Amino acid sequence: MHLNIENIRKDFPILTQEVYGKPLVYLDNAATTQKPLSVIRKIDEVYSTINANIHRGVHYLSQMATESHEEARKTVRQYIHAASSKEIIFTSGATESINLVASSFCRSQCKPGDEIILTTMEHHANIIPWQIQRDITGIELKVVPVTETGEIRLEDIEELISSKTKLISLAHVSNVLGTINPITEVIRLGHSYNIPVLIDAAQSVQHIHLDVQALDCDFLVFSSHKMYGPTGVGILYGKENWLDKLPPYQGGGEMIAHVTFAKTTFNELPFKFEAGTPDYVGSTALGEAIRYIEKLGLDNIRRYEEHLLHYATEKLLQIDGMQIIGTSKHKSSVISFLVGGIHPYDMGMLLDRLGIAVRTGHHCAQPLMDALGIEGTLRASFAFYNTKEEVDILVEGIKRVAKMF
Ligand code: 7TS
Repeated sequence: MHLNIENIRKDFPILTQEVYGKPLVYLDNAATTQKPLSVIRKIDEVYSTINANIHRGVHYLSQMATESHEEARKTVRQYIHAASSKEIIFTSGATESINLVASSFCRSQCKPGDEIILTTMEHHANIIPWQIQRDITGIELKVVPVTETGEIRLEDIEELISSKTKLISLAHVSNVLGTINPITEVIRLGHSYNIPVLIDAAQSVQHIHLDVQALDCDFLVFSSHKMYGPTGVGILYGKENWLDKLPPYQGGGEMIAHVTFAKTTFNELPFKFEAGTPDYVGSTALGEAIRYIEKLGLDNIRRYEEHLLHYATEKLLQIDGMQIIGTSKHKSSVISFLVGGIHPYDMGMLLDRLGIAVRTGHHCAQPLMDALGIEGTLRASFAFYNTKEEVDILVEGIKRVAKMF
């Protein structure tokens, strides 16, 4: 099936806007995606019809809201093909999901000197939580290098594995380079040494079909807002036997079985990890976003975005002084680039005046920037609602700006 982009764009009210008198060209989808009307309306509908705190009330609205939240959990379960809804934990985002695992895992599974393997291309969200634990529990971080093309090599990971390695945590797709990492092979490698693997799917879950059972990953995290859902909601998938083993992350209402001042026993999965009132409005709207993605079909989305990626890469490379950062054979629809000696920030500001939204800077990946020997990049990241015409506007915009320097 071919996607009808013109019709799809009508589902996203924000895209019809002009900024500075120019049609908006939104190419910052790796930071956050825009929301279809069905998601926006779902938020309105929950507040207008069933709003009540969940799990605690016997009354009608509370039951409806609880059902809505738990239905969303099932929708997420089915989207990533988890074995059980108990393995789906609602968090506030990919960042909180990683903090949860880092805290609960290191506290219960690690002793001083134990090692966690990360890669150089990680987002700060997959670096700092481990550093915080390093300072608390005395673990050490081992970092896989990136090659010139922006890839990681399995042999480099294997070289870092030791009897002290407790976990490997890496991005499926780099938010800077667009590289699609060979996670199936990394998971297999980790498991051959009995090491669990966490996949940061923040940049892949909206582009690539994920099957956590086929992948056999131990943990997988992502954010709703990067997959056409609302902000403030994220997912932690964990294998049931891992989640059973790990202690709670936060304490509060809902995550308990019985509380006395002397001792507290904890609720069963998934509630053990969901302290306090969860964002049942956000979770319900995430369920709606997943239905929207599934209506289009992830395979169709992938095919179209690959087409856009190739078109944009080819066109950008025709610009004088263009340097694309991240040239892996396996890439998602993210292109980082530099043009001549022009500072990314200056170029980004001027493109903005032409109505073109791209991201500039280090993209929360400073260690990667250091490894590449650069301060930052410009980044265009595409979603299924972007068009070749928008790529052409970007290319013409860059040429126009470059002439000014
Ligand atoms: N992991 C990756 C690979 C990411 O790209 C991001 C956010 C996160 C984790 C954190 O997600 P959050 O929703 O919890 O903030 N990436 C970006 C970006 O590239 N530009 O803005 C946010």
